Amino acid sequence: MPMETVRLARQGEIAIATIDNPPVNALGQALRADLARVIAEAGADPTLSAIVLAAAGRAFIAGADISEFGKPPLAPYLPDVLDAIEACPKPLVAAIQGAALGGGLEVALACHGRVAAPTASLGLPEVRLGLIPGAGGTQRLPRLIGAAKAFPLMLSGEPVNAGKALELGLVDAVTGEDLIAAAVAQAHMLASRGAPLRLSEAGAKLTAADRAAFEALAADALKKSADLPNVAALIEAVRGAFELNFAEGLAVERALFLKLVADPRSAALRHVFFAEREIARVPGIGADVQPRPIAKAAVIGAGTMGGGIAMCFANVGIPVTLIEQEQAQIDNGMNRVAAIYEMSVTRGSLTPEKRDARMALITPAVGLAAAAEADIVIEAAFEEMGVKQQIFAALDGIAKPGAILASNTSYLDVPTIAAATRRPRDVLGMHFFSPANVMKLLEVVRPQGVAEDAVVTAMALGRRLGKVPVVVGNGFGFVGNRMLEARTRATERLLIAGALPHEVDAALTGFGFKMGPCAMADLAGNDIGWRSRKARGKTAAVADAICEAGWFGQKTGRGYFLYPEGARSGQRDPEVEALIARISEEQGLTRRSFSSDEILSRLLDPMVNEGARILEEGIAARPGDIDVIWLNGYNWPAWRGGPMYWADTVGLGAIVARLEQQAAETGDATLQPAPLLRRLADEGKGFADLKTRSA
Ligand code: T1G
Repeated sequence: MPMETVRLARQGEIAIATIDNPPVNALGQALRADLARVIAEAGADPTLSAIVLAAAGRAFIAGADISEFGKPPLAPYLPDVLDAIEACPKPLVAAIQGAALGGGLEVALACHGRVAAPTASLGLPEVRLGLIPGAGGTQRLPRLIGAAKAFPLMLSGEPVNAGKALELGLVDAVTGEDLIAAAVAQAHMLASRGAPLRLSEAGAKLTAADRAAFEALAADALKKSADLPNVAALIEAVRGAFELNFAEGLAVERALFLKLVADPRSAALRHVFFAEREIARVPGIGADVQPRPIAKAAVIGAGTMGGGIAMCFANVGIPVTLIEQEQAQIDNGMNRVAAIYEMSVTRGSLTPEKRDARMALITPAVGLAAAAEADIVIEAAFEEMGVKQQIFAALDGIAKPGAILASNTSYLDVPTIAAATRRPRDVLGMHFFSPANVMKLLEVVRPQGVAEDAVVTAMALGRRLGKVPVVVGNGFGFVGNRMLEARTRATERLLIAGALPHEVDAALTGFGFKMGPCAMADLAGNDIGWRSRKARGKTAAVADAICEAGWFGQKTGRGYFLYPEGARSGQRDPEVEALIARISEEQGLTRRSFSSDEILSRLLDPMVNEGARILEEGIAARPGDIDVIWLNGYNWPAWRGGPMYWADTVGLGAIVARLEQQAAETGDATLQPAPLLRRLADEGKGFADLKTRSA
């Protein structure tokens, strides 16, 4: 007998229906059926005068069950359950604790009253899944608070807290006391009034002025998001609240919603939703392994990365000591941090009080001894193995027992760094992405032999810092930069074979990236890649030639592109294009043109191939982990799902064929399809068919 997902109790003439569908009361088919049954029973019970709808656990209702989307719909359908709630002859009061999101908020809107606990957060985040509210939200919410307030909530998908919800009129009351008692009192009050107020019958908020305000917001929204179909759909649905009766408005909303659910962009965003939750599960480490307490941190190196990492701690209230070798260096570092905070204050995104509080949490220091009290020490020094080994050897004698020693290295061998200490079980990599105080991605590098609780501590700390932490195995470039290098090699091949920088970049920006590889190199500084290649004895004809000319990118006014004073983006540089043509000639290549599609596949296929090798080697545990890394560290467009998800949508067989053709054409063995990629293709499978592997 399946567990009941709604328990019914009573307090006198008030029924208390408590939803209990762990972990977050998602509205799966069983819950919908139980909810419909309980509401019908209580509604027909002559001894009851009202109903309180409460929920167990940390969330009220997390929304529709996203895992059901894309599958044949199962009755009872949510809109019908909500219609039954609203049509109930007895008033229903929602008692909201925790998250009431998407369908969860729509359930509350179908109720006749709403009481919230201070922990409540209410929102309609469907747009984040490429959707729109699909169970009456676009019709009931404008009727409750007006379209001019409702539309921005649905457009942003951002939840509001209990206080804001009360201010907006989303809830009738917020109580820090007994939520159920408050809801029962509200239920009694509504019962005493007779027929419950149904939002489907309300329309007072939908005034001409509200319509005008909504239309202005809608016009602005359309300008900003022309490439996402759900914004236009949301506008059409909300407009229906003004122009149609409730039933017609619901029908329009439903049709638009169902069309969006079938859109591949929504399917990709739903993949991202689950992939970003899957990363919390570190294969081979049980959920019982507890993180070590982190109360104090230390960061070694006050350069751009070190300063940014120190800010990450200060931003969440963790005291951090920022350490350099000399006073002048630490002064520079602190000035850089202060300047960044000052910019936020100028922009209005940070109050002066918060700036001061955060600066006060960063203690500048000279010498490693200042790291003695830290629970975690993150090294962000010069990217040179000898420097890092020296620092870790010294830290070994300074850091307290049990302190986590992490390197922010972006591609060096973490076990070699750990070997400089007598505590390798406490040493791992925490690879932040620049700017560290902004970029979400954190690669937690897990070398063989590191303690499980050290890994769990780094993951928990990453989440606490507001990062998206992904465990990766040790290996050159770990996951993100290793695949980026594959794309960089592909860019070189394309430029020498006949494509030009603006064509290569346009192929990627047309795919949905904010920036193409050439513009990105110009932004980061072409000399960074140049130095790394020289350190590893590697060459790249075009990239090296551009650096030898001193064209390091934006910072020198020219790189792959020209950046005239004040120009917002790069312009084609005839000298660079002539240089590239000369290199093609020197290599005896006859240049040819490439279509945008061909450029795109020649850039992305080698990345997918490298991703397959990364999975084979266990450097990443799951294909979704690789997707999460590229979404949060390199601006892969979320509505494309990530490189491995994209590969599945293309079909691995097609990718294998293109790679084989390129390998034959160029003689580049790295383009030979990885065994895992070939096996999946031969079996007619995708990366999604892979099971978890241990990192
Ligand atoms: N459906 C299915 N599973 C869900 C889920 C959902 N809506 N929400 C969470 N889960 C799973 C999640 O995958 C994880 O599983 C576990 O629950 C804990 O989640 C009709 C169409 C509520 C703020 O977009 O924002 O309603 O990994 O780790 O950090 O108009 O979950 O443990 O196996 O995130 O405490 C709209 C999505 C849906 C909200 C809790 N709703 N959820 O955060 O836990 S569309 C959303 C969240 C919709 C209607 C439309 C968060 C949370 P596992 P978690 P958390």
